[in-house]
Amino acid sequence: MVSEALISVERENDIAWLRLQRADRLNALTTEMRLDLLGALEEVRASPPHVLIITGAGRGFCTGQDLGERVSQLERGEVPNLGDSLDRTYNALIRSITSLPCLTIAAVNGVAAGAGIGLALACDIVVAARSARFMLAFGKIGLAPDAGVSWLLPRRIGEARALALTLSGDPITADQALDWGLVYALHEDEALGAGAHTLAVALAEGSLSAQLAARALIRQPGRSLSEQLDKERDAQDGLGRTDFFRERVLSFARRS
Ligand code: T3D
Repeated sequence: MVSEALISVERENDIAWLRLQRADRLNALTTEMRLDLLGALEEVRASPPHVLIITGAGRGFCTGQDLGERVSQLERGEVPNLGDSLDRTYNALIRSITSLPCLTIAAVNGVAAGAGIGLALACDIVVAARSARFMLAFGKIGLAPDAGVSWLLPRRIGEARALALTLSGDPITADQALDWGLVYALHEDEALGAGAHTLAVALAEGSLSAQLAARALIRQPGRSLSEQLDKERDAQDGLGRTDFFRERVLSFARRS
């Protein structure tokens, strides 16, 4: 059973909210929390909503790895095995979020740093509070980007900006993130929940199979145009046979 203390999942019809609940540490991820998050995502997968909104409690979205865990290890004279940490938890988290059979929205309520940015970027759509900020904190502690950030970030904001942000560690504001395409929409802090909910409701009115097909087409890198045309054909061939398509096209014809 997932620990209520660190992760909460609330459902409301076709929409579910998954909230990181470690506000006093800006939702920095301990091992226990990452395992609970994996468990919560598996529960969502077993009974998927149409849209999952991932957000954080308090003034932080997620500041990535809990550095206190690493401090304790180093003070005990241990060498942290980061490869194992990524394999068992971070990579599993990013794979889990990106393969959920539902749409995902990250509602970034405050600072997102390190692997916290990976969690946000793993979602299909990122919306943010106006006071949110994004920090590629990896370099400051002598690490390279992980949690999918080295793949996901350049695809959203381009290679030049992604590299400059990674190397400098400079934080970017929510306004800049919007301007660069890292974020889809900004809301005043107190309106973020309502804004994310309104978007989720609109998405939940669409055809989930069409939306998941669109996601699979757009997220797949490395195909030639010709291969992509074949993939689009295959997706459309199936979607053109759905009741949703049939009903929507017929209702278009019946418009007064
Ligand atoms: O290890 C592995 O498995 C490999 C994976 C690595 C992936 C990563 O995520 S690496 C990146 C790790 N994250 C960071 O380096 C960010 C560290 N945090 C910060 O630099 C700052 O907290 C922020 C710039 C993000 C926010 O600053 P500010 O001034 O708004 O807040 P604050 O006062 O620093 O934070 C509030 C509290 O949260 C504070 O505790 P306190 O003093 O009130 O007792 C702070 O220590 C704690 N906190 C925030 N982030 C973390 C954290 N504690 C542990 N780990 C954190 N990541």
